[in-house]
Amino acid sequence: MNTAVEKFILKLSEINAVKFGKFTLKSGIISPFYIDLRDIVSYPEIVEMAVMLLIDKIKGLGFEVLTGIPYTALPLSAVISQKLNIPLIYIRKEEKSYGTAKNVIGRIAKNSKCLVIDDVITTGESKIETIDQLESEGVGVSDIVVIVDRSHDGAKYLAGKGYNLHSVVTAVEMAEVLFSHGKIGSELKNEVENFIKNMNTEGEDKAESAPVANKMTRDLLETIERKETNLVLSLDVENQKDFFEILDRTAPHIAMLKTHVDIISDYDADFPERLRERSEKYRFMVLEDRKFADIGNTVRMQYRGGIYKISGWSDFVTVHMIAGESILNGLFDGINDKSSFLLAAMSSKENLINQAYTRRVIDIGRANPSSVSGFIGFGENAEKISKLKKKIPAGFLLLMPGVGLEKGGDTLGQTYVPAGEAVRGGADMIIVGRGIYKSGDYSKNAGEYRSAAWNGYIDRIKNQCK
Ligand code: S5P
Repeated sequence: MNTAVEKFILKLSEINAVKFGKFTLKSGIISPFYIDLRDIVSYPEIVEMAVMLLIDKIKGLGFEVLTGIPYTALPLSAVISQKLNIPLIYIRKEEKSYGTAKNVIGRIAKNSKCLVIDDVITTGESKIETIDQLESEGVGVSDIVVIVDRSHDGAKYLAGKGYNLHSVVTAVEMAEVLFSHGKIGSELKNEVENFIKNMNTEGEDKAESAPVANKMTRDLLETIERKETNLVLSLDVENQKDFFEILDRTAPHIAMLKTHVDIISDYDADFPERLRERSEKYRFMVLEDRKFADIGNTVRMQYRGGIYKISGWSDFVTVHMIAGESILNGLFDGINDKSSFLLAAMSSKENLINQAYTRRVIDIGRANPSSVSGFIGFGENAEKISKLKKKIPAGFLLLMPGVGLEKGGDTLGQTYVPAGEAVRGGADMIIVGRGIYKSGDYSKNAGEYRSAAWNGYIDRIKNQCK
């Protein structure tokens, strides 16, 4: 153990920042020790020690701005900002609901990388909340540094979400130092060690409860494997003649057809049967992109009734979670051979979805594995897609729209990312509309998207195996 760290631990013990007894943590767990660094702000000598130890840990990490999570880490981060001459930003603790709805204080250059500083990590969950807020304001985060790591495996939990954790000292190391200086007995030291060893972090619980894919997801995965394609055709044309003509040319290349049935002006009762013939012949599944968003009772009627009776012919539907989890009950209560994709992130410019919303949607999906097969998501580049993908639990698929053969967009706010990049970044399937149905040669174009996406997929699998 580094002597500076040892001295620091003893100082913390002197000011009673480490307490032993029975303490209820935020999560409700009873802990045999408690680390409370709030008061160190009144001990300039200890602040200096903490700051120097933190600076030592962050040497060599690339970041252009730093932030301290209020309150404890905020004054420390201000000192570090001064010492390193690196700008500071911070997050308002209470959400601001008036004036400019800006919750991050300070000047942030778009896409700047920010180091997050905090006093203690217990589960990692609150770090993620902070990162969500930063990311939704365009600030990138890859590293977090804390003074004390008192978690069971917070570093692993954060790494799973794409962030590196650095810590000055662990709670077990603290207990060892205090024991070796006669400040605590061996019993207490062992109690701390055992407590941390057996602690179930929130992150861990979530990983353990990763569900097995539902039957509809398995059917879709089987189709992808068998046909060797992860292409979803978004056939947004306005009449049945064009619809079935383009479908007949492109169906051999696709694993799933995405419809916007309410665009088809001559929709009639024969449509579902004509569609079924093709889906059986060419073996693709059907996703009606209805983007349900209302209360449970209304979506139930929209899904099962009306002109289109979507539940009769579509394997999957898309759902916005804005109305809350009950929308899934409204849609799927009593139905077990259908499933959904939830809108977790969108491809349109300046849409209102932020990181916190995305995470909530993913949490709802995770809690409803029997009616959710995955998420519709978008990232502007491979790095952003990969970040999103890391948030999605095993057993759920990420479908990405806003895909072209090259980078670009349309005049109405759509953004396009190249197909290969989307899949290399982590998209399990790509959704392509105009790139195929507006092209002269539908079949050739569908084939091109298919190979770009499939090659990207194979590349990703190969890299994962390395
Ligand atoms: O964020 C989204 C979500 C969806 S489902 N962005 C999208 O573009 N979509 C849908 O994907 C959109 O409604 C359209 O049907 C398709 C993309 O079409 P394209 O012609 O731009 O490829």
